[in-house]
Amino acid sequence: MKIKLIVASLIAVAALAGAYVLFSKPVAPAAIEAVAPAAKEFKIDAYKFYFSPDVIAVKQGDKVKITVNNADVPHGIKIPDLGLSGNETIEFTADKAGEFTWYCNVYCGEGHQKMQGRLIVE
Ligand SMILES: [Cu+2]
Repeated sequence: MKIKLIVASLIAVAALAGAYVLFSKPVAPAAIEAVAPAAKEFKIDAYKFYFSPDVIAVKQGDKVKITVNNADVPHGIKIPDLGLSGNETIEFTADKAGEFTWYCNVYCGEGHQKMQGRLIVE
């Protein structure tokens, strides 16, 4: 009789432990709870015939969002080495390290060819 009681108690304890393991929520480590980093945002003013700023630097792996503010006439930015182009916003992940020249992608007058900037991915 006593043995039956002990066995029944052990089964009850095991069932409770099993239920606890099954239904309790695991505690997530802090690193996993961290939200993915937001994009690094840059606002670049485009004028006849320059960009301001004309150099931006990011870290490899960064998400990047460039907003082009066309201050006079329509301009845009293209980064041929990265296959990127946009007239208002350009969003990308800076996968490749290096220095990349950007150009105006809308013909805007005599100085258009000189419009350049540089993206540095460290
Ligand atoms: Cu232009």
